[in-house]
Amino acid sequence: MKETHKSACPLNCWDACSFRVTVENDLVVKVDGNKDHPITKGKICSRGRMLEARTNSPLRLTKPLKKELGKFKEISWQQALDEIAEKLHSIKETYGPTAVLHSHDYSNNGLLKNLDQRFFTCYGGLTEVVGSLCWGAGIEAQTWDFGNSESHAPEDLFNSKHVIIWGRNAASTNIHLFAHLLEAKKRGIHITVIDPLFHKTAQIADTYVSIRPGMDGLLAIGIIKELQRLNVLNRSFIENYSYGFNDFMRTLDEYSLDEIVEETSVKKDMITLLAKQYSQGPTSTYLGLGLQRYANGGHTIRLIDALVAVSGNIGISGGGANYGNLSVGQSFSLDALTLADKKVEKRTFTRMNQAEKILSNEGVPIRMAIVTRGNPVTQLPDTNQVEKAFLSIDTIVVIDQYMTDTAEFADYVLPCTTVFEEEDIYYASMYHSYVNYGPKLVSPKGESKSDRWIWTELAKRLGFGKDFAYSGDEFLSIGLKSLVKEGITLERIKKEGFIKLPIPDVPWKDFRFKTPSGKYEFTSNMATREGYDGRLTFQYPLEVEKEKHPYHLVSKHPSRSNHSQHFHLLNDDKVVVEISEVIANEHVLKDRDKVIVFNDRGQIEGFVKITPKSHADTINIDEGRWKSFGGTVNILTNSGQSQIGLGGIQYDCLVSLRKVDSIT
Ligand SMILES: Nc1nc2c(c(=O)[nH]1)N[C@H]1C(S)=C(S)[C@@H](COP(=O)(O)OP(=O)(O)OC[C@H]3O[C@@H](n4cnc5c(=O)[nH]c(N)nc54)[C@H](O)[C@@H]3O)O[C@H]1N2
Ligand SMILES: Nc1nc2c(c(=O)[nH]1)N[C@H]1C(S)=C(S)[C@@H](COP(=O)(O)OP(=O)(O)OC[C@H]3O[C@@H](n4cnc5c(=O)[nH]c(N)nc54)[C@H](O)[C@@H]3O)O[C@H]1N2
Ligand code: SF4
Ligand SMILES: [Mo]
Repeated sequence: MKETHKSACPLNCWDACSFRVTVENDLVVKVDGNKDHPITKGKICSRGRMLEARTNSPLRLTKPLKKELGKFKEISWQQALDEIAEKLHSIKETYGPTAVLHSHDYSNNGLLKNLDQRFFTCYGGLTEVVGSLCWGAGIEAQTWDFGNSESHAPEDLFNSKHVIIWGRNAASTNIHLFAHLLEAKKRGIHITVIDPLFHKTAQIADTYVSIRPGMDGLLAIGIIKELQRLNVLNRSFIENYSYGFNDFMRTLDEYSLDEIVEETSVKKDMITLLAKQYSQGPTSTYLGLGLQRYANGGHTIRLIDALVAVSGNIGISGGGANYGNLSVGQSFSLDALTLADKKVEKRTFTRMNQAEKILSNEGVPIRMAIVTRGNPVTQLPDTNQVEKAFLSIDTIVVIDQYMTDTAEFADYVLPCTTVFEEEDIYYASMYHSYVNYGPKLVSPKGESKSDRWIWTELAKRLGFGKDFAYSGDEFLSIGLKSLVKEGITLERIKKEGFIKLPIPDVPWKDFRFKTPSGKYEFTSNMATREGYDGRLTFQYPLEVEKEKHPYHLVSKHPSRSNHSQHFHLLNDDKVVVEISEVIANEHVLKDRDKVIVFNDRGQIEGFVKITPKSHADTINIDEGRWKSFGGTVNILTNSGQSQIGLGGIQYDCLVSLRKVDSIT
């Protein structure tokens, strides 16, 4: 018998969609959108629909595996858990808990996924990965400027006169924003896209600005200088609600408009046009995460925030510097769930430099790595280093649904359930402010188990089973404790399927900011207190010496896969190298020609696609590709970190290109 249930997308994505899932004979047969959800409105993407395939695929891992003499063999859960627990116990006794690395990311947005942190807290500590491959620089930047990173409710975009999409490829990555852009255009709202790539989002813009990668901060300075020249700075906001503007004036004076035009590749009349768009608001700015994956990424976001602020677009309906929406995650009692207050022996590596740190052998060497909700061999920068590092670790445990490139490095692979085989609630601190419920709809495939079950079983064997002796509902209720006073209970979420969290639709409406001064801070007191130079300045990206490798390489998110999660189900094995017309002419290339893109870190082979109008010196290769489907672009990327925040700098990357002459 066919039944349809409310469910939710667990994928790390802006949109956090609500689903309707059809189940027949204990099998998920179809994933659709839920028309009743006020933001996601029944529209979902192919990645969401393919969660059916991710659940049913014959490629799923169904039994625990152990590597012996280089080959995986199936073992029982009992054996796997006993042996892993024994290793965890003896490593802790001999070297202390920091000899264990928990390498993880956020591939599933479930609240209960945070129990991994509870596990390591109870274990007594660990080497934890901190920082973010994703958005770290920008989050810190907005925290310095506003005191938090908060976004306007999605529908508020219709109150704007101008919308600036600054480095966000909404057509692929944030489909409900894209739908809003199409609707906004119909209503006569002007859309501008600033991006080095002329992608699907850029193609619908009324104004497209092609910019040299890593130079957006300088463009923001140029626009502010134009606002000054046109005498349209919002003096009332600057005088009453901001701190440090005079320091910032000195930064503005350091750059001439001619220099800015030269460095950004944006023409003077375009800068004037952008200044007019900002001064004739309300103007909303939607920042993407791509433009801050540079060493100077935090400075870039700060300078764009400053532009939004001085043009009077903060705290007003139809305005905003929309980046993350941290208030969503902050609504939950995560500390209670993870036992964050408990003191443990902790060491931190950053996500970006974990490979270097493992190899450096500084302090306690890593004896064991447990990988969850992440695929570091594909997703971390500088793949060759990562592989070397993972090869050097005695014992690697990977919990995953598939035999990924990372799982291939494991000694134990533990099969875990998919979203439809476990119960959780889901949210994303990125765009809208709804939390969605995802019930368990079907039996787990084979012997796969939830992450929660795995942590619980290991906890029992390590002597802290009582900290995990809670049902799923009890754990969810712990995580929801802070929301009960707002009338948001687990019971209601289960019944209604989705609930809006109590978060303002227009942040900073009262012009009271969460910074130390309570004002918008051009010069950050928080930064100064932490020992940084809190002044707002422009910095250049890290890779700027173009003599050796002349082209900028960005590696945006693939349209049909969430990072590495769908490639193996799509059976797509062609690396596409998107190049500008200028590069095509330089190398006499046409579409589908074979090329090698390389730098000192590695090389990757792929097929040309010429993208007219994209920035002249820019190449794109989408991230997320498995070795067997052409390989990850991260073989080329830089494992450094941003100057502000602990952010990845994967797009701060210069490369060369050469044609592969066909041998026939
Ligand atoms: N289809 C799909 N959607 C996804 C994901 C996915 O893997 N696939 N992942 C999700 C996740 S985890 C995230 S973090 C978000 C990210 O969402 P986005 O921020 O939209 O996507 P990214 O691919 O990170 O960023 C790429 C954009 O930044 C631009 N860019 C790069 N360098 C610069 C620059 O210097 N200046 C400017 N102005 N633009 C620049 C790129 O050309 C590209 O358009 O997407 C989410 N949605
Ligand atoms: N060059 C380059 N590199 C990038 C980026 C880029 O733009 N360019 N983007 C960066 C960004 S924004 C991000 S967010 C990261 C993402 O990096 P990751 O989070 O590592 O990537 P994913 O492919 O989403 O997922 C990793 C694994 O989690 C597994 N998984 C899914 N659900 C579960 C679960 O419930 N439990 C467990 N245990 N495992 C599960 C999946 O099967 C998959 O193998 O990549 C970063 N890397
Ligand atoms: S991946 Fe994003 S857009 Fe696609 S269904 Fe999931 S939440 Fe929605
Ligand atoms: Mo991300």
